[in-house]
Amino acid sequence: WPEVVTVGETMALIRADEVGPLAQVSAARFGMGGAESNFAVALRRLGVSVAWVGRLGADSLGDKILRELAAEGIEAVATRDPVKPTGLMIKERRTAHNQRIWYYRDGNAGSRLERADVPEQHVAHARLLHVTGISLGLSDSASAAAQHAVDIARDNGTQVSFDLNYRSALWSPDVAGEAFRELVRRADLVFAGDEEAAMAVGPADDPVDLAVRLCEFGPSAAIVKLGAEGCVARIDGRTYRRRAVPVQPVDTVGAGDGFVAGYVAEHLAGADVESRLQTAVTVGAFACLVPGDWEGMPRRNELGLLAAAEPVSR
Ligand code: KDG
Repeated sequence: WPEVVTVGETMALIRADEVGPLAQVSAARFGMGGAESNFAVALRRLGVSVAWVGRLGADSLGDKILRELAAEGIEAVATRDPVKPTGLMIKERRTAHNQRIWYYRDGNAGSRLERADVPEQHVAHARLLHVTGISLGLSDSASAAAQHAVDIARDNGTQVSFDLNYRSALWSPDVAGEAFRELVRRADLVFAGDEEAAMAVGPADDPVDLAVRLCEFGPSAAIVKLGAEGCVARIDGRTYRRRAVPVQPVDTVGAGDGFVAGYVAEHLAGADVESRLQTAVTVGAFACLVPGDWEGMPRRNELGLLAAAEPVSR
């Protein structure tokens, strides 16, 4: 059985090749995107076996996603929806420094994920289940599926990791905050951006307080991701702060998913907290350096590359 199972929506992704409004852009590339599959790619590249669970259309874009996942060595437990197509996101490079993301996911296959799509034995036998707040906000049935996976995990001693991952296109901060709190109560590891954490536990001047308050709901670890500022964490009753690896980002989407995968990989390997946080910020930095949400995730033997003195390694 795979060590880790993650449940969520993966969409086809079109990324403009040129900078400018989509109305003027003539070239683009096809790929895939989805917080949980980004996480799965990063985790697999770090050497952890992983299964992705989700629903895809019975269409060519669904086939493309399955090919990409297979190429990465990820087991896909995918239901093919007989009615609705695979969801789509488009990344518009509106300026050289600003991306806009357009979603075409509402009501599509990924949102129609349901409890019966969750493979009970996979979750029961895994060491860790990873879910995100995107599934909670996608639809009632997708939320029920994610919660069902958490129930199975809790009943079988599988650890639960939860990344709040708020998406404003899906729901309001108030509704999301309530749902976040409920799942934080049932998670062992919690990850959140500072604004997401504040939706769940209220605002704080120091992000460490957000991590402390998240842990008061029950998790043994809460890690607040601060992007270019690194992260703060409350782990087993102790507080940690870690700087980001300084980089010149070309595409920051997916960095948070890489960060979580870096932490989880080291957590499962039994590494100390400093190593867990170091790998987390390093994987997050790698994700920023390549266009695409997951393509730049590093393999374990590449983790030292960003600290290399020479630009060419042979
Ligand atoms: O975390 C990265 C994701 O945002 C992206 O890959 C697609 O799942 C996605 C979303 O909802 O934006």
